[in-house]
Amino acid sequence: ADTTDPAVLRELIAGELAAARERTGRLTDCVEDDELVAQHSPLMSPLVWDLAHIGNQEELWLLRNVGGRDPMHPEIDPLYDAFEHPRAERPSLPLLPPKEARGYAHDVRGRVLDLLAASPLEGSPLLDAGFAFGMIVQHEQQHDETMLITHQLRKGPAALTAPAPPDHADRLPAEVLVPAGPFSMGTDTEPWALDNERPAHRVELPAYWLDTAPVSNAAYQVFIADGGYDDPRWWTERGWAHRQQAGLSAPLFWSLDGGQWMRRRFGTLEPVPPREPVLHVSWYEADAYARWAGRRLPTEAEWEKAARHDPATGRSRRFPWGDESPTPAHANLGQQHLQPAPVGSYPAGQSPYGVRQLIGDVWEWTSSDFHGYPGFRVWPYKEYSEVFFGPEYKVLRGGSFAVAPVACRGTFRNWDYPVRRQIFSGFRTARYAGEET
Ligand code: AVJ
Ligand code: FE
Repeated sequence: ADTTDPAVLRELIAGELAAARERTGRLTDCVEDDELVAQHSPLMSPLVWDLAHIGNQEELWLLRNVGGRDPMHPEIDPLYDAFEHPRAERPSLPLLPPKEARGYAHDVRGRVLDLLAASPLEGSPLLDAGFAFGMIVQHEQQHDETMLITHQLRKGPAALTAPAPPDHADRLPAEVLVPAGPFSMGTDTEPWALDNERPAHRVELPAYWLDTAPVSNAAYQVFIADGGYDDPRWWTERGWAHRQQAGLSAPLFWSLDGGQWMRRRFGTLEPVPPREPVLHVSWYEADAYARWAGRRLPTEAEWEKAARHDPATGRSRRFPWGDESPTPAHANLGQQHLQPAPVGSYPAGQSPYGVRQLIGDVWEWTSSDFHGYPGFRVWPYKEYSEVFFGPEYKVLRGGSFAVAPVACRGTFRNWDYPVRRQIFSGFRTARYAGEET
């Protein structure tokens, strides 16, 4: 699509807005009102909070900041400001009830579509390439992933179903060599990239080996069976303290049934599928597994070089497979499936080095703390990224099956506390070239 043509860009934005709202509807229409207002875990907001927060952010950025309109309901703004009220506190707030929350998001959207039809898509940094619209589309899709996490935490029978992902896994070498050399990390050209993905900058890396695919449940079970959870040698000091205090012994949602590991997944209990990437592990568990295996987590630069660098041209791609937007043949994205695909799947999505499943399936923990790149500038608000910079947060890369294509690319960065594992998190491991395994 020629997005320099404003009519084409408008149509693309309208389509993405509609797709995000359709998904929000699927996540909130499949349960009764009492489940929308309930808090299913202290880690998560009630679904009805996410719903109105989506509408409120859209009103703030598009109707007020871009369109110059007055607030529709200024009294509700503080309720939906994520920094005013931590998640644990949200169910006790006088939130809009489900019908009103839906109505508010719907009213905002109607006005946004009018604004989109009338607005130029250039002439100011917020408007250029439709950036503010793109940011809001990504925001809604990110909250849709958050709501899917709430669904996974929810008790009771399944409210959502989806077909299993295609099983076209190949048997592959366990790891690939990425030779030493520079590459271009981050972006100056991706129109809807968020501030923490910018600017593009050159990074020089020594040679390393990287797992061809994410670590599987089968491999992770060997770590468990080998006493990995009981051996402080594999854990950082903080990781071991957390493992003791939280009583960790397996990934979240796993349970033992007469010697068989089972996992709860969106309301169903099933045997842990050995070939699937391990899911719902904390950074501490991923890091301990890597050390037990005689390896380490990759840095985010190593992850991105493996995902984007094209050794034939020396340039960085948007995605491992090239510059084209993801299709279902490339990656498991967009909540098309409610689980990752077997390790070694998605041959069409592999990178020039032959690395698989970098995009989609599971978020991948890296060893890196979340920081701004050299030359980082807040854009357009410091609460998106900058307030989280520092050693408290670890970076995750690649996106899960719950990430929408529009909110995913080779430069995209996610972050969370190293204890978190209700998120759709897995990992792969690395080692410096020349080291013994
Ligand atoms: C980038 C996924 C960490 O969900 O906390 C949503 C995205 N920012 N609303 C989050 C976000 C503001 C953010 N993550
Ligand atoms: Fe938000």
